[in-house]
Amino acid sequence: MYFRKLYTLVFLRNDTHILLGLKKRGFGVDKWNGFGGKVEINETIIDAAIRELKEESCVVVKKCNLKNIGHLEFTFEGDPTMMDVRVYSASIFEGAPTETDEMSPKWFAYTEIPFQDMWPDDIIWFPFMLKGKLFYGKFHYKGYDTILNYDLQEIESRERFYDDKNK
Ligand code: 8OG
Repeated sequence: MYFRKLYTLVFLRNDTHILLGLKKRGFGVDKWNGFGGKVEINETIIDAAIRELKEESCVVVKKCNLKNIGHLEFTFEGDPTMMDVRVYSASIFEGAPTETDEMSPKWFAYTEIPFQDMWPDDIIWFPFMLKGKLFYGKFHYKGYDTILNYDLQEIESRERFYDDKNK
């Protein structure tokens, strides 16, 4: 049994590029990633996704333009916490990505994604995201660098994203 904590992760994309941010502090520091963080009590997941994106990149996205594309669960050897990460993408947004205390944003061509400076699981599930496949993955780590085992599946419909109270 794990103690589940909800997180959001948002990727802004166009036909050729994806926006990543270099994390400047805290968990995942010095790694390129999408924008996101913890869902707060009494906040819906989608509201958290919008809030975290704005806090970290100054970009504003409307609810109707956020697409739920994946679900990732991370566990770590010896730790009872499961990080339950809901992944979204958007291509319509307002404002220019701007550096904040937490993230330094940069657009990357799909052919130039810096996987060597990202979480080790990203290279495994990014291809699903880039091909427009809905995905559900579980990754079990030893420390933060070694994946002990994982399971990644394409899922048929978004229904499994709505299996909890916090839609
Ligand atoms: O609030 P904080 O910045 O600590 O939230 C962590 C963010 O990092 C959140 O958006 C979820 C995301 N995240 C993980 N693990 C992984 C991972 O293995 N790969 C990617 N791409 N993002 C992750 O917590």
